[in-house]
Amino acid sequence: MNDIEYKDEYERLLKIFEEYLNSALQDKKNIPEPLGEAMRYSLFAGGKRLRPVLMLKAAKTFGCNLKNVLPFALALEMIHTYSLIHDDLPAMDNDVLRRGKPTNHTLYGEAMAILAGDGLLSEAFDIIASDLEKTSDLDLPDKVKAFKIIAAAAGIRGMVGGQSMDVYCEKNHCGKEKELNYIHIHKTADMIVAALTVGVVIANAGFEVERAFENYGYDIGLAFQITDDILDEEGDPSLLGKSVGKDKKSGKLTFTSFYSLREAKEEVEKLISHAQQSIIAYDADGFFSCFAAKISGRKA
Ligand code: GRG
Repeated sequence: MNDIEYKDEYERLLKIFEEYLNSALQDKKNIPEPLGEAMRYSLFAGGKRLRPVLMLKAAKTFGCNLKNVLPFALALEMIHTYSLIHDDLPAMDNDVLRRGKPTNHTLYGEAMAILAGDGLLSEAFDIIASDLEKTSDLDLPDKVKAFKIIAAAAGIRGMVGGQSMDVYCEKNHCGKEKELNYIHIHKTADMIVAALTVGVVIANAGFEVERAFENYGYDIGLAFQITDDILDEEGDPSLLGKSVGKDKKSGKLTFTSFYSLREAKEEVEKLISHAQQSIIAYDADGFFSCFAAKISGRKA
């Protein structure tokens, strides 16, 4: 797949997701303001929608009707959005810029930003539960499994667990490679793995495929996080849309706390080729291989 074909496919899937997102939000009435506005602000603040696109592509690869996965893609993006709002809060990373725009709490205040995150998280599970209510007995087991994958990836043994280790190690200036690995796997990779495995589970693609996409997801998730660590050291803030150099200053555990920038870049390349190998048998048009290759060159 060449660059243009990759971008076309990404745009196609993105459009399907955006249309679904817009129509789903039209139905969401009776949210008190400014809570609704704060939730919509971050949901439409220019995210790349990596997770929904990966989920849709994984499902499409195995012939699944995308209508079956869209509620799950929306729920995962809402959970991702909540995590970014909370990550930017003064009690966590204390960031004023995200995607080149003011962070949620700088516009709506800390209390409303916390509530906007809480609202997105609980709404995400409401969206999945409402979809399960409408699901036939035949498809229900796969969707319940998908529900569980998302809950686990987002929760205390997943993203929240990873973030808690990150916060703890930073505040206490402790942590070694074992903790760093835990942080990277759970804070970042779990949600990417969830996007892919939910797609193949709802497509009922089978255990072997699920394992292959899980391996691919962990490799690209780690590559994604190490790239983020590299960019925090040498990225251009005007291209990234956020501040740089903060992680090192605040004593955050990052890959570059233990390895040189050269070693970090080599590790990213290794992870990317390993990821590509994992799914080569299922990547007929080469989309997943291109996606992995783009990680080291991504801008934000
Ligand atoms: C607050 C529970 C809680 C968790 C926060 C996601 C997260 C956990 C922290 C973000 C820290 C960070 C910058 C990690 C690097 C990888 C990452 C998740 C980047 C942001 O994801 P993108 O690039 O974001 O998909 P967009 O802006 O495109 O939506």
